[in-house]
Amino acid sequence: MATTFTLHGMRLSTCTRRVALIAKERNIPYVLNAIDIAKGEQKKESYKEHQPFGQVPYITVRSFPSLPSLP
Ligand SMILES: N[C@@H](CCC(=O)N[C@@H](CS)C(=O)NCC(=O)O)C(=O)O
Repeated sequence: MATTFTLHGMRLSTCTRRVALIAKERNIPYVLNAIDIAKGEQKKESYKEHQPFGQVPYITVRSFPSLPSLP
C-alpha cells in the first residue's frame, strides 16, 4: 500500500504516538517528518502555518485507502 500521509511530529511525544498507533492498528502506511520540540521547531512560523497552536502532531494527507469496517 502506498504511503498515505505524513505525520509531522516527534517519535517520543505521546500525542504523536497516538496517531502512529492508530495508523499501525489500521495498517495505514505513513512517513514521519521528525519535529524536535526540544529545539522549539514547532514554534517556527513556517510550522505554525500548518499547526497554528505550535504543537505536534499534525498530518498532511495524500490519499486514504478505503478501509474495512471496524469489528
Ligand atoms: N490537542 C493536541 C495537543 C497536542 C500537544 O499537547 N502536543 C504536545 C506534545 S504531546 C506539544 O506539542 N508540546 C510542545 C508545545 O506545546 O510546545 C493533541 O491531542 O494532539
